[in-house]
Amino acid sequence: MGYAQLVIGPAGSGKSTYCSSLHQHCETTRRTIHIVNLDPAAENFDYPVAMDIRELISLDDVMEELGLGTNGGLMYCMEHLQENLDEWLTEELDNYLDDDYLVFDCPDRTLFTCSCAEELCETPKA
Ligand SMILES: Nc1nc2c(ncn2[C@@H]2O[C@H](COP(=O)(O)OP(=O)(O)O)[C@@H](O)[C@H]2O)c(=O)[nH]1
Ligand SMILES: [Mg+2]
Repeated sequence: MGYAQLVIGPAGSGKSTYCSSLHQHCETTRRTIHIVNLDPAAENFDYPVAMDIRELISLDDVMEELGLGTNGGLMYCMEHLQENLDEWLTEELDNYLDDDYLVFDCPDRTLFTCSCAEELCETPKA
């Protein structure tokens, strides 16, 4: 893959809305972007999802199977993503070309920066 943008911010700050607007703008201007959902709690999308963390792990499954609450479940999901970043994300990124543009719709900022933002920034360079 060639280029990436990480959309971060607190819950409800408009990250997914921004991704959706960006996708619409690119469609209008006949450009192609690929949006990656990294929020394991996300359910509805206003944009086509190119890659989805929920294929790896979803908050609902974690809460149900491990009996965790929302925060504990999100922490678990982020740790799981961190542990599987190489295997899952690197493999998925191999499907994209050098001039592709990816936009990562990230989960809540605190949980995300606590766990795997740094690793994610390093992964596309690998
Ligand atoms: N007033 C206002 N509301 C917004 C804006 N961007 C998003 N919202 C609303 O804020 C809520 C949360 O947005 P969302 O994109 O899901 O936030 P996320 O949790 O950061 O992904 C939604 O109801 C949006 O319609 C904005 O620029 N201005
Ligand atoms: Mg969102």
